[in-house]
This record gives sequence, structure tokens and C-alpha cells, in this order.
Amino acid sequence: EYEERLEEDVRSHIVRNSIHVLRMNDRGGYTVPAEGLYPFQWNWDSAIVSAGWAVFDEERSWEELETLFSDQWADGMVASINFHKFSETYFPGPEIWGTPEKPSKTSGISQPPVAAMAARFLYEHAEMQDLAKEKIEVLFPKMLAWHRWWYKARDPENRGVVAILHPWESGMDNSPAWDEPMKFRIDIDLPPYVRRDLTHVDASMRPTKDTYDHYLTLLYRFKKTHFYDPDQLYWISPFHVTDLCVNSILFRANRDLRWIALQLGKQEEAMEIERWLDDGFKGFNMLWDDQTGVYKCQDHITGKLANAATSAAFLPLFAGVASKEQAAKLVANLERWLSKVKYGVPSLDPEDPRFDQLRYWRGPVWLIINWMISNGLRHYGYEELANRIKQDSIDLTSKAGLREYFDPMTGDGCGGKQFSWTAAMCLAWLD
Ligand code: 9YW
Repeated sequence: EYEERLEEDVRSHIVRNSIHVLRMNDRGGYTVPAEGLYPFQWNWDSAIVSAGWAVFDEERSWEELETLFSDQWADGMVASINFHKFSETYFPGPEIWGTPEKPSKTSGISQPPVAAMAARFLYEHAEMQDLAKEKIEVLFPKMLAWHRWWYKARDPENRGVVAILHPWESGMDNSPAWDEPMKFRIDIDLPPYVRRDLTHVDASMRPTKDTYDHYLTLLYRFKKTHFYDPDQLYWISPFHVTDLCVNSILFRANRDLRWIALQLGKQEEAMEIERWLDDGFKGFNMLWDDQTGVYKCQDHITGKLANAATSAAFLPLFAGVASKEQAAKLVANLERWLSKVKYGVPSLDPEDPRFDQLRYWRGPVWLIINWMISNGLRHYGYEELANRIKQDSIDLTSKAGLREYFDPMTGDGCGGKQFSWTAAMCLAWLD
């Protein structure tokens, strides 16, 4: 009984601390992922964080999404980063991206489209229902325009699944799934640069210099291509991958967007989204690797499936696009992975020789991915496994606090501290 009370005390402390972290990282209408390390508005961070705000400040939670869409491009894109206020603690900042103001400067690529999922969450949990209705009506056409952008700019060949043209676009930028597609040649005239991330976080946890050279080669090529012209980027990018994270989130977000469309009586739009879902079912089939029983990302240039199984392999469960048989195979793999680590879900198969328990997206655990996988498992009826992942997430945050991500072997916290999306997950999921 004493231990139970102790655990309760720890959790109520974490809830208070999570609220404190969101308030501390609030820059007025938007929340930075972490002071110093990430001093701007990141797209999918912000959408996830809005669900955290919703738990204690509904008006502020809607504002988070409004600010995110305030810099939407005329073609519908919502960029991966909105640079509202000056900061020199992050590289590459607005001076390197060099995009036109809209009204703030932004990056020139996108990130996983979580917003429609978040908007539905806010709407369904709203106590202030008139406010929610008003807000969602304004947001709906903007979210629809963004989803249309994904298909127009990133799937002009109508495959039913969209491409990413930069590892930053996936949200899982250092994933071993990009090792092969990142083997293109670095530009010899790459301007010299100084990384800022290494002043905040130990180099052993971050991408290597070679990886950053590749990131920047892409950035400069996109900038030179008529300032990120989406109609051209798809055809000229040397990095061209079908990513499971973006596609699973887009599929799930389409389901939520259709739900919103129906709430608002927008039948025609709902049918347009329905078609994306139908095509998505077909597209995902290309990503299923029956031999190993997991989904894989695909290099669109070579046509090959990635030689790495990452935690994104399980996100089609969250999308709801996997069949029952596929789900069973995924679960068998997931159970094997979990038997090799103390805390799940690692971002790479622990038996992969590249598994690195500390380095960005090459082994560690992220709470936002745990939430998605756990949610997906529940949907397919795997309650016990869903609960195990939730319990691991509770244990990790009880032990290590609101860190950016966690070591699956020791449970130690890694990367940034007082991290907004981890705080949001503690409020919207774990409490
Ligand atoms: C970067 C902010 C971002 C996340 C990404 C994560 C990392 C590095 O941090 O990106 O320089 O943008 O990989 O998913 O949105 O938390």
C-alpha cells in the first residue's frame, strides 16, 4: 500500500511538472519542443502538444493549432518548422532555409500530418463546445488543403502512398531505414556550417557529420530549385522514400479528417478523403514484407524495401490499415523485440547490428511512438500488449522524467530535458 501511494505521489508530481513544462516552453500561441535545443515551432511536436494543453487550458490548445496553420503556404503545405521569433541556438535556422515570409519564415519541407488527429482529440474532449465548433470549422479547410498538398506534391504518380524528400520530413530523421537512400553524393560546394545541437546534447546521441552533410545537400538543392517549388522537388530529389511514419499518420489523420467533415456536414469533402483511404489501402500493400512479417519503408528510386525494421513498422496498426493476419505477424515481431529490452518500444529491431540504445532514432524509445503503437494494438484487440507499452511509458517517465527519449536497456533519459511532447503524453495519455 505504501508503494502504491508512493507511485501515486510520483505521478501527481509528473502531472504538475508536465503543466509547468508546457507553460515554460510556451512562447505565446505556440510551444517550443525544448528550450535551447529546439527554439521554434515544430509541426508534429506542436500538434501533439495541443492535446496536452487541452487537458488544462482548452482555449490555449486551439491556439496552438491556429498558430501552426498561420504560416501555411499558399499551396497548402504546413512546414516542419515555423520560425516565429529569432533564436540562434538552432541550426539550420531561417537564414539558411531562406524561404519567403508567410507571415513568419519557415523551413521548406513538411512533417508528419498529426494536426487532424489532434483537432479531433480537442473537439471530442471539449467542454467548451461552442468554442470547439467555431475553431474546428476554421481549421477544417486548412487541414484539408494540407492533406491535398501531400497527394499533389508528394504523390503525383498516384501510388496511394506519399513520398518524403528529406529525412527531416519523416520526423525520424536519423533512422537506419535511410542509410541506403542517403548514399547519394554530397555537394562539393556545400557551404561550411556550424552545428548548434552539439552544444546542447552529447554527440553520441546525435546524427553524425556525414549525415548532416547529406541533410544540407538536400536543403541547398531544394532551395536552388526555384525556392522549394513542390512541382519540381518530387522529380529532382536524390532522396525519395516512402516512409511508414508519415504514411501511417496521414492515413489515420485522413480517417479523423473524414470524421470531422461528417460532423460539419461536408459530404463532398468526406468522399474525397474516402478515396485517399481506398488508394492508401492499396499503397500500403507495397510496403508489406511477408517474409519477415513487418512493414518496411521503401526507397522509391531503387524500388527496394529498406533493410531495417524500425518502430514505424508497427504504425500501420495505428493507421488501421493492416489486416488481422498482418497484425498477428506484427505482434509476434513486437513481442520478440520487447523480450530483448527492458522498456519498449525501441526504435530499431534490437537484433539489428546497427541497434544503438542512445543514438537518435537508431534504438531509443519515444513516448509519442509508444502512444501510437499502443493505441493501434488496442484497436486490433491486443489489450495486454497495449497495456505493457503504456506501463513501460509510465515507468520511464516516473524514473527519468520528461526527457526527449529514453534508453530501452536502462530506462535512462536521453536528449533534451523538460521536453514538451513527453509532457503532453503524460497529460493526454498516461494520466
Ligand atoms: C531537427 C523537435 C524535432 C522533432 C523530430 C526529431 C528532431 C531534429 O527534433 O528533429 O533538427 O529538427 O527527430 O521528430 O520534431 O522535437
